[in-house]
Amino acid sequence: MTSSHAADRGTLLILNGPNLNLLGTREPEIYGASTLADVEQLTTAAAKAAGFSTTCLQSNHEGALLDAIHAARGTAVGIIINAGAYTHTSVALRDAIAGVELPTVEVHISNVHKREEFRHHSYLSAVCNAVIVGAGVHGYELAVSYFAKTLA
Ligand code: DHK
Repeated sequence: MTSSHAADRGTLLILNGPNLNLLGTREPEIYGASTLADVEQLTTAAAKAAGFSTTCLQSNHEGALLDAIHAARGTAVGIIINAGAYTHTSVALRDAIAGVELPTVEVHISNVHKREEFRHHSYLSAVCNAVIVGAGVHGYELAVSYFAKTLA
């Protein structure tokens, strides 16, 4: 986990789920050339420019993602989550997001709606404030922009 503490509008939790540690080498025709480190850096830079700090976590383990969402209550002002394949399977992540009552933006690098049918349904979308798909890694910056506009 990495943190940056340059600002005072509060902390955004940037959560990436399974296989997103492989960004840069994983199916680049779908996910592009940026690495996870690039994504965390660009998101943190956008957050900093808008007055937020970030806590970035990637995990391949559902429980670790749940623990991070729970820990965000009281420590973060919002969550940006790309839950990877857990998006399409995890009622537990959905319940965690609903449970902590923090504004949350769901991001997918690829346009999941242009892909296999099993990627068309997200358990998370109904409990998220906004959903950004298909904008590539720029989607994370758009999510920061959402918080910049909507949070006090
Ligand atoms: C990332 C994944 O790992 C997939 O399982 C999702 C998402 C799509 C993305 O586009 O960022 O289906």
